[in-house]
Amino acid sequence: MTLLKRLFKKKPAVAPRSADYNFVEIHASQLDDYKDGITKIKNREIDGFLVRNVFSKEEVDKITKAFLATPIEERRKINDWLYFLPQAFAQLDQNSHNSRELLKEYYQEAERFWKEFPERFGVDFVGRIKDTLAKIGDGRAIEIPKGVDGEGIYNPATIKELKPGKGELKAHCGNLFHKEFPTFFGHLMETSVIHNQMSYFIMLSPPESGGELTLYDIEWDNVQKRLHGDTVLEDMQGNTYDLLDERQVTRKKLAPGPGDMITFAGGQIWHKVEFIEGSKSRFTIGGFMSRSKDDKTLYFWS
Ligand SMILES: O=C(O)CCC(=O)C(=O)O
Ligand SMILES: [Fe+2]
Repeated sequence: MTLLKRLFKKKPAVAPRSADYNFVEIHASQLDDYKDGITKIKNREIDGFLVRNVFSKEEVDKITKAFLATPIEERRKINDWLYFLPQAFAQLDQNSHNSRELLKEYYQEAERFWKEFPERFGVDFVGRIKDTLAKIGDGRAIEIPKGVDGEGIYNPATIKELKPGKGELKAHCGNLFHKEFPTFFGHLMETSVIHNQMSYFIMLSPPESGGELTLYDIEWDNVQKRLHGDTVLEDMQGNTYDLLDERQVTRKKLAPGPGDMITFAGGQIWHKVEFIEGSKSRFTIGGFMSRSKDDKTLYFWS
């Protein structure tokens, strides 16, 4: 093409197409119609669910308020814009140096925290998640995994606060964590199939703008490397994908409202949480799911 022609060549007027991920968007009262939902995500016949109103606005407000009433020392600071409650496994992994004693303490502490949760936060979070997942669990038992040597439990979920200004979760997928946190996953692997783990979370309080869950049209099977800067991925053939380029990498964005639950193939699909804008933090509660080796149980943990 000559320079002149190139200069006058019109850019296509259409916006970049969005990734065609297949999400079931329903109200919580319709879950009974999707009994094999988890199996369908596992087989990738669907990619996930966006379920409206799994918790009421009053319930999620109670959880957010109780989080904010928690002494700041107990809220685990990951960096200036990301806080966890209780402690995230990533922190545990980096601090435990494989000590079984420290691990046991962590799982016992988790058991105490979740025993107190319904009273302290005013909502039976674990009960509701069990009931909700049971509806789409295809007959699987829904359980929280037991801790090391059967002592204590995993955290079934963590509350996450992402603050405006800098807050985001950079591009990742669940499978990426397995090598990064060997202590935590090494133990979980004894009972669970961690490969292709799934994600779940409930929106407690959305930010004024930003904070959407973005799913890139890029999957772990072919792309397992995040280059420095965290906005470029590299596939097995050495091709790179610039996530900032919406024409090169198509995507789907999801913006759940208060009380809505998202569950999806987060082990495989590269995703991020967009920058939080405005004056409000973004609060969510959730974690991950994996199937037991005999596939009779669905575990949830964080
Ligand atoms: O928004 C959240 O709290 C977590 C989003 C995420 O990365 C996931 O669910 O895997
Ligand atoms: Fe994630």
